[in-house]
Amino acid sequence: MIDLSGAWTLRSGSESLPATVPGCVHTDLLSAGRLVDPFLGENEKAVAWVGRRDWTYEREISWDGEKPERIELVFEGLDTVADIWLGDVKLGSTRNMHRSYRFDVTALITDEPQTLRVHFTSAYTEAERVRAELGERPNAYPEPFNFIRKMACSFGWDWGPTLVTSGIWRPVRLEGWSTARLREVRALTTYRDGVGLIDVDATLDRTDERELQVKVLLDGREVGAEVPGIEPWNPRAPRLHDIAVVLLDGDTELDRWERRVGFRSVEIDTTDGAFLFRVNGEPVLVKGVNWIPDDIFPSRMTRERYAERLGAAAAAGVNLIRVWGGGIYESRDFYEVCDELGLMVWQDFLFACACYPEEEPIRSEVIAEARENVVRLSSHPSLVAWNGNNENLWLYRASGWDKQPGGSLTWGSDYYLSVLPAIMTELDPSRPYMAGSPWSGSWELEPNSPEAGTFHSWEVWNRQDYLHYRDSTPRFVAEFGWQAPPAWRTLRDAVADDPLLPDSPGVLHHQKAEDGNGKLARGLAAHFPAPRSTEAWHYLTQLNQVRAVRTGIEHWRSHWPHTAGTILWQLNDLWPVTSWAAIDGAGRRKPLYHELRRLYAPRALTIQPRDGGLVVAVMNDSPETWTGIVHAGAASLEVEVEPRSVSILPLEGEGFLLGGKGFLVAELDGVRALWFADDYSLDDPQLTVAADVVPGGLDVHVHAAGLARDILLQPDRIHPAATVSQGFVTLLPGESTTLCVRAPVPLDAGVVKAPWVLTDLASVLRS
Ligand code: BMA
Repeated sequence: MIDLSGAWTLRSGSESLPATVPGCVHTDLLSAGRLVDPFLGENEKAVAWVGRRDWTYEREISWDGEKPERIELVFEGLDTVADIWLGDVKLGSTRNMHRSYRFDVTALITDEPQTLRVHFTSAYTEAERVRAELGERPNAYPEPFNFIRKMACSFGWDWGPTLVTSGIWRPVRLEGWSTARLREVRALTTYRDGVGLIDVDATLDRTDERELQVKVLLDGREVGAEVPGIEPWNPRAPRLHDIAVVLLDGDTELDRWERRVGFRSVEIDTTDGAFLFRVNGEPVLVKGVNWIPDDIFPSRMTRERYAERLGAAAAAGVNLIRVWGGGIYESRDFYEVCDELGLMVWQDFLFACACYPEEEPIRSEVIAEARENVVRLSSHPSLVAWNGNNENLWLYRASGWDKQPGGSLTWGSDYYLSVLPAIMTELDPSRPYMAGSPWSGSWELEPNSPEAGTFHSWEVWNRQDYLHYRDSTPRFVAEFGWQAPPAWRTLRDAVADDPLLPDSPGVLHHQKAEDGNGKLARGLAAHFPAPRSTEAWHYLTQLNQVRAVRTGIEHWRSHWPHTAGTILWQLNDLWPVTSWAAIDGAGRRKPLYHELRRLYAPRALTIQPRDGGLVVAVMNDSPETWTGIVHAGAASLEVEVEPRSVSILPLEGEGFLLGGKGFLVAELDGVRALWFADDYSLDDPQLTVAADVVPGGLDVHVHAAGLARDILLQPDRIHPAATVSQGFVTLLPGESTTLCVRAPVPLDAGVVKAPWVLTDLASVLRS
């Protein structure tokens, strides 16, 4: 094997610069100092030319020493429209970022260096050509991403910039082999009653038809189709085993495929409209987040970065990650990290928010990419479901696409309802497949019906206040969310506007949603007086994001198992932007991140309005019964909440319980819920703040003599790399808390007194 990663040359016209593979044109231009940073200000517009150009990557290759029977040039990923040449021989052409490619170069390669050239045609040229050939089709965005098999969101999204790139985005190498190799291994490992079931299918490439042997080893020992005495892989309680598939020619090992697998069964119970995951027979409350590509240039992703982001999700109590269909099939690292963390993965096939042509040249690319990725990801225990598309079955009618120009052409339904399910049945019957998200299971109900299947809750945010989350109890909420700006420092680093205003040009450029700032403003107006500064706007919009998401999750979770899960839109961002994300584009945690930890805790309490009164919902998503006495206002109520269930305790007489204080507290075992009659109060919280210098940072002790709602410490205002242990914290009169600030440099205790480092709701509204 010869790894061809590393130094290449990038050319366009007469220009030539050093390049790095894996990588892409934008990152190479950036390293060469030929491009302004597209994340800053409005530079995105200034770099748009890059995506319209053609580019060529080049390097010399040779094969020294003895030649095996076959030598192949392997590209794990090419983005996207490429002609590949070795010397003056054309090896082939590609047009799909989501596939890998292998070219036989045995007869061509020698020990004399020859130039390997990968010539990329602009993705726009290809997409516009296909569009002209097949006919324009409706699309939620004005770019032609539905006419090319390339990460859709590189063409821009309502949280992302338009940065259409080209390049060799995954590893490339020369591989030599003789007699035979493992071309593809499909390994399905499931679980039933203490027995691990192994279904391995290996296909070979060979130069010789003689008989060969394939062995399957589990933890080093040869096994058959059933392995007794297995502990299953469970969400957030993963158990992994080493599997190896070995190809032998007598005693000679020809090839070996190694992975870590886990044994588990998974199904989605859809009885009577339900959408309930069962893993190893047990119902699972889904506490999910939606995942978008973590970098607009995904070649920059590393295993460390996946581990950091996914580790943060797991630490917040998340048990499922939905890989959204406008992004990519992620790298092996992504799924391995999920396998290890016990995070379930729901993987969309890559279709989002548009009509997709079902004709050539798209059709065979879709089939090839689906087949390759279903097999590639088959061994990962984390992968629990495949989904046909994001929102296409819904929007076709709901957005009136069927009535728009091109609406009578093919639009992708054949992929979602017949091509992909047939591929799943053939290649991976071990996992559930759903045609789309949202989808109610058939055309009998509207695809986004709350009555059946998955639901995307977007009336709230786009048109309604967040209190409307409580109006319905969908069977499963696969998307919902509320925007807020990124951390202050992230915004300030990206936007040089002076003055910096919610609607100054740079800030608006980093807000991609239709009327996004209008929606933020209307969302605020429903709950607070108008903010008097950009800082106050920033604080209040972040608070509103937390309150909105809290309202949704607490309501839906209290209806478990009728509502069987929530998947927050969205965990992450791929540049500095105002968006629905919990972790911003610079990797900083928004207050929402900290709130998720509370909302997705195994044991949680919430006070909910129900049937004209208030109830306490005691939500026990742990494997043990939760017993104790709930203290709620003047009431003491004994509860015994079964594992994985919710108990609803009605409270009599709201006025009495609020006791004139304007709030109600419910508490069980140190877990508590608060209910306020009003959104805010202007009373002075009478805070005392004392910071202790400790190893690694500061411990900030906050005491409230009065009621202090939504105290927030913004660590990025102390140091760009500082973190804090909590988000918004409410203290009742007489209570204290400690906020742990950690930073890579020594901090002075005085920093907590600087403006906007530590504040609270009443102080913000009074300022
Ligand atoms: C849904 C998602 C995304 C989008 C989000 C916010 O439509 O599937 O396409 O970013 O809502 O509008």
